[in-house]
Amino acid sequence: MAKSPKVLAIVLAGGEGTRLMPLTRDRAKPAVPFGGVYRLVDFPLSNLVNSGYSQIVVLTQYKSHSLDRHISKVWRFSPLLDAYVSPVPAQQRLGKHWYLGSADAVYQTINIIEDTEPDYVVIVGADHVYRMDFNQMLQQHIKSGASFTVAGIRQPVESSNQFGVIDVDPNHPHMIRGFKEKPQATQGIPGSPNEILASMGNYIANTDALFNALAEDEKAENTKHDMGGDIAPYFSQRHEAGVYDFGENEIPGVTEYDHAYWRDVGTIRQFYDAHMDLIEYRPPFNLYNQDWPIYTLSGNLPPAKFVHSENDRIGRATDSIISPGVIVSGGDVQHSVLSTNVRINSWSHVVDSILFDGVIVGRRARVCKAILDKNVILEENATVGIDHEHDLERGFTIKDGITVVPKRTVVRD
Ligand code: ADQ
Ligand code: ADP
Repeated sequence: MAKSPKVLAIVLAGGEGTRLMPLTRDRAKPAVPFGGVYRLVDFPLSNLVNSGYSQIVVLTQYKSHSLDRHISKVWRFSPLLDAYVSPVPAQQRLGKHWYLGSADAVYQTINIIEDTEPDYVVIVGADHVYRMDFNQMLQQHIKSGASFTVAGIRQPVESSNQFGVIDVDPNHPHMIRGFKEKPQATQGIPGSPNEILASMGNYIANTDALFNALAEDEKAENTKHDMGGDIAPYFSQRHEAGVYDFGENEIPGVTEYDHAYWRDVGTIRQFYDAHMDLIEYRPPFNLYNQDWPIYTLSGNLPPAKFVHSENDRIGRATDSIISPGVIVSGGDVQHSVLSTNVRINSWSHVVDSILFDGVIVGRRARVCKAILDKNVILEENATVGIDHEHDLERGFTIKDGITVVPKRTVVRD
């Protein structure tokens, strides 16, 4: 049997996530909690581990404290792995600047790549919720003969300014003819004019070719040192870029209704909607698929508990995801995601909301269509998301009708 190729995986986890404020006020976007017990970075890391890769570096930059702690706690010495996940902070190795763009971040870790001597480098973002088998992408990369392969997914044509747009070569359907980063307008796919093939921000490169591209980019003028803006076009101009169509793949345990799920959770609306997807009767993203598990560790927590004490004290949760350590005591939770250690007290109501770790909802308090960050406390009778003017007066953020309350806020009646 042929020796399997050596792969080093790089997770780009330096994103600032300004559109997710205030959730990214104190933490990098990949460290933002998701789905009750996870952080966003757990999704790409689980995908890499499930793909069979165990040498992984995570490039961090802004507000990386919470991210580093999470990676150390869950991944670095994890029993899940026989190798390593190392967080690598901005290096300033090659001059007195932090990473300029994502390509510069990779360039500054060239010494790590050299030490590892991989045949291929898999480079992935850390901002999306999805399941993907990078090994399938690698097989196609090898077969196509490309030096660099970009993963693509169909998206509405009017969203072209948010994505790298891939123009597939009609004569070689696995090769890219052109790549434009976030064009204001573009044409749709031939035969499907309302869709573009968008880059998912996931790449596979032959190590040598990547070194050459990064070295040239580092010297070039007129570059933002960006993987999507500069490196992908570099390869497509040389006719060396391949494309892997994510929608064509199959992942173990993924069924027809949750096939090819990939969500950018870069805005409050998208973040909220992706949570609501998890709650669906037939979730388009199924956390309970153990054939391709999403890993995390949330500590040694007791099971969730529901206390239904007297006649008028309903202690229940319906259409909801409830994490370990939660106690719902005499309060009513509907269509919500509760993270670890949340407390729901008597006569309170929580509807259509996302509560992060350690939130306390006091007696008779009400929460509607809101995201409450870690350790927010609602005192007795307090409300969030009921009166938007009142929410704004108290300095909460409202985006698309969703009220967001920052970490550790005490909300009074
Ligand atoms: P964006 O997400 O807008 O588009 P970028 O801001 O470079 O591109 O972020 C890509 C990834 O790199 C994110 O995971 C981010 O956290 C990380 N990152 C950014 N700067 C970094 C740095 N200096 N150091 C470390 N990590 C950094 C990209 C592609 C598009 C593609 C979309 C898909 O450029 O072509 O369509 O992703 O969402
Ligand atoms: P955030 O507000 O993003 O949760 P934290 O730094 O509090 O920021 O938490 C980040 C990660 O660090 C989480 O995985 C959390 O469980 C873990 N963590 C928090 N406090 C500690 C601690 N004292 N020691 C080790 N890990 C911790």
